[in-house]
Amino acid sequence: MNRAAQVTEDELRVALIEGRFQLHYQPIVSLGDRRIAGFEALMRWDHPLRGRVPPDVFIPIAEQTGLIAALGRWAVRTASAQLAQWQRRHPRRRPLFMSVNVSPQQFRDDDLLDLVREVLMEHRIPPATLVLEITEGLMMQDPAQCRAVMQQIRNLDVRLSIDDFGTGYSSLAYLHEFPADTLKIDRTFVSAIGTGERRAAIVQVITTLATIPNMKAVAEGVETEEQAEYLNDVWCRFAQGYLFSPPVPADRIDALLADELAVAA
Ligand code: G
Ligand code: G
Ligand code: MN
Repeated sequence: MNRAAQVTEDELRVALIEGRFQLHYQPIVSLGDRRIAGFEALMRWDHPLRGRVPPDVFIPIAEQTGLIAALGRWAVRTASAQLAQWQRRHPRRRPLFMSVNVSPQQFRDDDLLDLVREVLMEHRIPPATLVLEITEGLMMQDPAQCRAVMQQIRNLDVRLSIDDFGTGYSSLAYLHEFPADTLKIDRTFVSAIGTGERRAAIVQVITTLATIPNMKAVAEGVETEEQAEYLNDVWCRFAQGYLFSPPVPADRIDALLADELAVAA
C-alpha cells in the first residue's frame, strides 16, 4: 500500500501548526508574447519521514477531516501576499494575476467571501488579479447555491476560473448560467493536439467558447512547442505547462521575472 495514503488527520494538523506546507507557483504565460501573465498556486507538503506527499493525497484527507478550511485560508493568504509583492516589484500595464485552487468545501464556507475581502484590503491587490479556481463538480452539486456564491465573488470583481474544463458533465449545459470568466482547458485535451485524435478538436471548441465577451481560456499541461503554436493559432490567450515552467518555489519565480526584465531592457 502507498504509505502516503495513510496520512492521518493528526499529521496534517501538526504540519499546519509547524508551517510545513508550502506553495509552489506555476507561471501562466501569455501566448502572444510568451511573457509571464500570472501564476497558479499549488500546495506542496514535504513530510519529514514520508518525503513529498502529493496534494492529490492530502487534499482529500484535509477535506474529509475539515482541515481544508484552515489549509485553504492559509493558501489564499499566502498566495495573495506573494502576488502583492510581485506586483509591486514588477509593475505591468496588465498587473500579474494569481490563481488559487479552492475546494468545494471552502467554496460552500461562509467565510470565503470574508477571507477574500480581507486579503484584498490587507494586500491592496486589484480584485481582478485574484482568481479562484473551482471545479465543474462543484457547480453540479448545488447549482443554485453555487451560482449565488459565484455572483457574490464576481461582485467583488474577483475572477472565477473553471478547472479541468470539459472533463465534467456540466460544461455546456451550465456554462451560461454561471458567472465564470476563465475556462482552463484540461491537459488531456491539450496532450491530444497534433495526434489526430478527436479529443484535440475539443481544444478548439473551448477556445471558441472563450470568445464570449469577458471570457478567457487557459490551456493546462502544455509540454511542446507544437501545442503552444496550435493554441496560439486558435486564439487561446494563456497557457501553463512544463514547456514554460513546472510549479516552482517563489524564489525561482523571482529569477524568472528578473530574466524577463533583462530581456525587455
Ligand atoms: O501539482 P499538482 O500535483 O500540484 O496538483 C494536484 C492537484 O491538487 C491539482 O489539480 C489541484 O487541484 C490540487 N491542489 C493543489 N494545490 C491546492 C490548493 O491549494 N487547494 C486545493 N483545494 N487544491 C489544490
Ligand atoms: O488540477 P489542476 O489543474 O489544479 O492541477 C495542475 C496539475 O498539473 C499540477 O499537478 C501540476 O503539477 C500539473 N502540471 C503542470 N504542468 C504540467 C505539464 O506540462 N504536464 C503535466 N503532465 N502536468 C502538469
Ligand atoms: Mn488548478
